[in-house]
Amino acid sequence: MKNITNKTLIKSLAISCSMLALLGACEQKKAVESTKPTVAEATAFIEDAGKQLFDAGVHLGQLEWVNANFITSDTNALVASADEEFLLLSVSLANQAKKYQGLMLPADVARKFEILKQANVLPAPNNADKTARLAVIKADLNATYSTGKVDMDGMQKSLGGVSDIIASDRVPERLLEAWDGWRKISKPMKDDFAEMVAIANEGARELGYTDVGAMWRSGYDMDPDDFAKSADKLWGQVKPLYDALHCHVRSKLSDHYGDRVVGDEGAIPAHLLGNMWAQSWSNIYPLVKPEGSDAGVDITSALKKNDYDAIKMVKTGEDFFSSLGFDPLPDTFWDRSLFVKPKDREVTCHASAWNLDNKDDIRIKMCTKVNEEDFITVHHELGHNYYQRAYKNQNAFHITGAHDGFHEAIGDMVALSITPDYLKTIGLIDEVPSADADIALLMQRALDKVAFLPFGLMVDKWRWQVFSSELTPDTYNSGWWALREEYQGIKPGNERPADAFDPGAKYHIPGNTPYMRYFLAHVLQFQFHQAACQQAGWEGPLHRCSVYGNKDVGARLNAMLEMGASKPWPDALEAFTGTRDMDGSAVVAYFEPLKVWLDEQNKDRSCGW
Ligand code: X8Z
Ligand code: ZN
Repeated sequence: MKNITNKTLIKSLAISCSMLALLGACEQKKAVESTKPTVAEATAFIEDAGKQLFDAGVHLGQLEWVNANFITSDTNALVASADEEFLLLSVSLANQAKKYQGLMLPADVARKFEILKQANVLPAPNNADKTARLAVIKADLNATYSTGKVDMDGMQKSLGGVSDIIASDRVPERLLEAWDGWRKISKPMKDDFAEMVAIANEGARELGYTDVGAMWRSGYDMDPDDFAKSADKLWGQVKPLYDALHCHVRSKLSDHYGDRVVGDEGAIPAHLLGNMWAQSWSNIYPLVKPEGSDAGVDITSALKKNDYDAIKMVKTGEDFFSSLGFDPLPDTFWDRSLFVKPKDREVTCHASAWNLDNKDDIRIKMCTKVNEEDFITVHHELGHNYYQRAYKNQNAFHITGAHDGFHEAIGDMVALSITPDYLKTIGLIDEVPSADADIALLMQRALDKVAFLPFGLMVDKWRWQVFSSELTPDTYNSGWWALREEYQGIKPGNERPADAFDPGAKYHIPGNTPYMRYFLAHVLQFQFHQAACQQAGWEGPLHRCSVYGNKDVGARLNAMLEMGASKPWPDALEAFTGTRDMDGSAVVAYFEPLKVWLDEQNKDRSCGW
């Protein structure tokens, strides 16, 4: 090995010291020598740091759970103070870790030191007042988002209420009112957000990163600049598909709403796409569906017709994982999860999955509605829970996904197996549509998965620009819309007020959840699905493949999940798919028949924006 161990270094110092002793200059040198840490000390330090963070993380998680399930000024204060403690601990550990810098450590130990630096999504600087302030701002932003209300129709509507309007109303003025109304809740966030960015950047610099964005890009076992390039490369692979979908959807919306509301050229107004953030367009399927081909499956109607409620939706998700060979969910999951929006208190409705003790205390928290979107989200959240339980025996630093995109992709991969055949098997539909309905099925999927891709990419492109100061509070909003237009080809529904802070109207901005993970997951889930179908010996089109009931696929999936973050992510990817690279070609292969159809539809249209 070319490792220069500590031992060797000390020995060489000892020789020179004995020579220096003759000159009477040895005592100082000896002091330096004795403080020089060893590899064994570094290893003991990092293991102990892992244990401390594990325990502190469990405590913080409990308070976060209580706060998210019962938002009051008191629980906000409690969560802020636990967060402050956690920040102080992790900053202190990161500072202590600095004395081991420069040691030639074994790769797995060095990797744990890198993971230690990433203990917080937003790191605090070594300053007690700023740490406390950071924790308070985080709690406040979260609460502002989660308790936001819109005055509409003579009442105070929560996000769920205005989202229902965006999903199903077809009167442009009402869509705009709901869309604009929700963006009023984020205006007051801007100053706090800017202050939070400044504090966290200071923390990131103390850890040796240029800014928080660079820190986030460093979480992928590769050079941070190369990571940014590889995300762009993935986007390049799938962009032609997105462009074709955009062109068709714009044309159909123009037919429906008329030129006055949406033209045949340029960006699409964001309030017309069926989703509050225009990130998934499934809700406008009836407006853009392929004419002349058989209909797909209306999962929302099927759920309602069969009297599904939130619990039955989650049980159905659990059954899918059981069919792959995973153990059932523990009783505590059913006792402690939140499945429906409570009437009597404020909660964070944005769906999430938790592991409260890093062992078996897994739970979800969702304000579940009985519809297709939430049926898919149930599988998404359960994917997190099964992953968490699979890696629970790993070292404290490895109790997480291979990278964050893996974590977001597992449940989605399973949900790609929700095919008509599967729905018939579980009795949700009576008839499987014929092959003539394939374009319709693919269109339904594309409106969700393909429409999402540029949104998944641009959210953190924006945050990277914020953290690097390329954008300043004055340009936060215009910079957001520049990226929305560039990547998604959408534009705001009205002229944005000077004090608008539209990014804050998306949960992950006030919630400080990095977003590139979802872009990666939207690529990875198709790679996983393709690999799983290959393992199952499937030879038909990918969108008709379901691995429901396949225990071999389940065992191979579990092997990847159990690894957690113990190895660099390409090792985990290889364990399940046989390849070491993220690759958009599975997305392209999955939607290939739709792409051919879209190109035909678009041939006399002028596409692009
Ligand atoms: O936030 C989520 C999950 C929880 S990790 C519900 N998603 C992103 C979003 O809602 O914006 C899943 C898809 C993208
Ligand atoms: Zn998720």
